[in-house]
Amino acid sequence: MVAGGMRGITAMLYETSLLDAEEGIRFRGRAIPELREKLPKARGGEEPLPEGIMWLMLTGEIPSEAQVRTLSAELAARAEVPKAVFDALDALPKNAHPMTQLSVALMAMQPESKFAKAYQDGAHKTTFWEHAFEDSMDIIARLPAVCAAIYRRTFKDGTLVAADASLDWAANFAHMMGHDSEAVKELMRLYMTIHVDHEGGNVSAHATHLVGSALSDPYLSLVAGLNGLAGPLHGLANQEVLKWLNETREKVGDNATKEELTEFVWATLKSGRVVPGYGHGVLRKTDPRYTCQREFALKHLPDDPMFKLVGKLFEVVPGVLTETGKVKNPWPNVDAHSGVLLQYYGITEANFYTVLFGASRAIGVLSQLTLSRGSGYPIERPKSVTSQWIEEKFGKVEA
Ligand code: CMX
Repeated sequence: MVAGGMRGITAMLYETSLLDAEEGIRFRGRAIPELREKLPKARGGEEPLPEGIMWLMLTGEIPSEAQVRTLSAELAARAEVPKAVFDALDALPKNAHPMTQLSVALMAMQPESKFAKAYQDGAHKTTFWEHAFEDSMDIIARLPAVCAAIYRRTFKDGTLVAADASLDWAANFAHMMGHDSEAVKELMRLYMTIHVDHEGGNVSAHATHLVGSALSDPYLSLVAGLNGLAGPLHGLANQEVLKWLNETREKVGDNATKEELTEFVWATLKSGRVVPGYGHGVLRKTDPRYTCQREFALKHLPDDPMFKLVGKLFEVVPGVLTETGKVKNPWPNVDAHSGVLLQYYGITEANFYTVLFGASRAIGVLSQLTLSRGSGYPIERPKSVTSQWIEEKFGKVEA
């Protein structure tokens, strides 16, 4: 286990969500289909508001519509981004990856940390959670404006779109990116709800939790998690999926047979790459987050050629991965589908996709960070051993 990426070691308390290998993620005991039905929606909308799942993760309760509207208004009231953020972004090379920009933008806000100030001022440890909560609210409130600024300076003409405080958090996010249709707003609500959390052991959640356990403030902790999310085996897989789908299309066209697709998937593996969007460290079934995005696509974009390609690949990739004899979960994960929905609505810039994932993930990991400070969890400090120690104890392990 220590040599295998700690897979299977139960080592953390993490309240906001729990992952079951067969059933997928449950947030405070509730699965995605139930949440899609029960969480409050925007007026006229059908998808849940991410503010609702944030409330659920923090309190364990499904909020009322009024509670969610209060939270939306509170976030809107805290949304102004300090000028230092834009100065820091302007100082970066034009080709800095959007995830690098997101890290730098959050670091530029860190001097405002209420947690760090309270600690320096001698705050009692029983109050830490309150300061962690204040920072978390400020960060989540500002993320739409920060991420939209990154989007518009990297992919558009750099002009910023003013916030619309009457909109919910996700709809305002789409609006500030410059995507104003109701359909995009609905997609953003769903997207931002389903990416929030995936229990504690994944790289972004664990890194945030670990760094936070040193009483690093929420800005420092979240950036640690986001830098992990920026890895291609974790969150960056969503960008890789769209690139790979485009590559597939270029190579085999829109009317490829199953045999041609199978050959293409094998060619990817033989070139020493992974098939992005497939596999998981814990899940052993199709990710319910994939399934709900598929349902959204069936409703809104059933004839999109990229959506059809995703469906066709679902028919061949699991067989190929199983045939390798080593992949433990041959089924699609959340990233296999998300890019196709975004590109359909004109958000075609794949390098931006992990920023969207990160904005959503921030809600989950910061909710847990607040709870962790409330519970007074100690600094995390597991034991490590050397390979020599293993050999002395258990003998030489043959590969
Ligand atoms: N394509 C090719 N090979 C894969 C694979 C995939 N999709 N999934 C697993 N494997 C390989 C592993 O690389 C490993 O090979 P080696 O023994 O040669 O190193 C072997 O199968 C066993 O791996 P595993 O135990 O099944 O999977 P892990 O828990 O080690 O890794 C994950 C999980 C997600 C990193 C892996 O499945 C992967 O690389 N998937 C593709 C990238 C991806 O979609 N990541 C996003 C995951 C969701 C998220 O975090 O957002």
